[in-house]
Amino acid sequence: MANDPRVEELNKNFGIPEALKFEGEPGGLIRAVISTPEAEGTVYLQGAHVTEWTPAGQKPVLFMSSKSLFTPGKAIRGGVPVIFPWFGGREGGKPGPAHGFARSMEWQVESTATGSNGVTVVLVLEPNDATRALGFDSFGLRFRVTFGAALTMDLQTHNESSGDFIFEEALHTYLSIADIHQASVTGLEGTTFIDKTDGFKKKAQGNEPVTVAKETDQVHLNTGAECVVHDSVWGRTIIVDKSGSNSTVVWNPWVEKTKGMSDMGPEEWRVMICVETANASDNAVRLAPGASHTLRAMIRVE
Ligand code: TA6
Repeated sequence: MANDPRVEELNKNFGIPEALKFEGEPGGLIRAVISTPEAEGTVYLQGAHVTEWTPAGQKPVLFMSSKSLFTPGKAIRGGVPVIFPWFGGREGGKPGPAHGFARSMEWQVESTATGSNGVTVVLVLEPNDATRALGFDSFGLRFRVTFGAALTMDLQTHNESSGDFIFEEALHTYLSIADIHQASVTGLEGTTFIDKTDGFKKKAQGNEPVTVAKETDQVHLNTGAECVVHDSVWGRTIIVDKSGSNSTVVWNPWVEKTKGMSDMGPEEWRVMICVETANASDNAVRLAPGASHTLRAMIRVE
């Protein structure tokens, strides 16, 4: 909404003329919109959720569902959900939303800047009543995203407790492709993965690329490798490089699972694939008191 006082304050304090402006939406969400000669981008304060990154001369790189909600407290379907402090369902059946609380909470803007790599937005999330009710009161999260010829995202976790902090995390990146039937992912050859579509069995990825011809939900473990999505229809490759990450998740819901998702168009499984930069399952992070850890994804198109 044009006259939301929060938006006016944000633009006064963090807006960048000719590069970054904050906008309010009728549903109450606030987004930062980046527009420069190098790239277009959008990140919501809710969830520190990047929903668009389009480098100059390219088609949009991130998939966004046409049916996504943009409602306070509801996860946005597409872009890059920030997953923390657990991946998937919470362990032991403890209460809490799928994929943790970070993606459905409102983060605060810490800073904005322009630099040689593009426009950077830094958002932070501190403990609040809702996180404390879930048992999380001694963490600090900082998300730093730079929109330029490349998209760089850092999720920094700080352990403010007096004991070890064990958590899972992911930058759950939805990528836009022409046709899932004519796409593949290289970089995961020879890894072991958890097949969430087959009883969470551990399986070996052979020396062939990952391709998708059914519901696919694979947590590849103990891999720091760069992954490349090969889109033979659009003739482009999307490189997902990373650091601070030992897991890579590949997901496509395929036909039936998509039918059960009210925030996905029935045919949208055809034009997306998730390649997620994570630390999940066996690769959960154990952070000593006072320590910090940074998960980084660097995405570019060739
Ligand atoms: O990363 C893949 C996955 O864990 C799938 O199992 C599926 O649940 C997907 O995430 C989306 O989860 P969401 O809670 O956003 O519907």
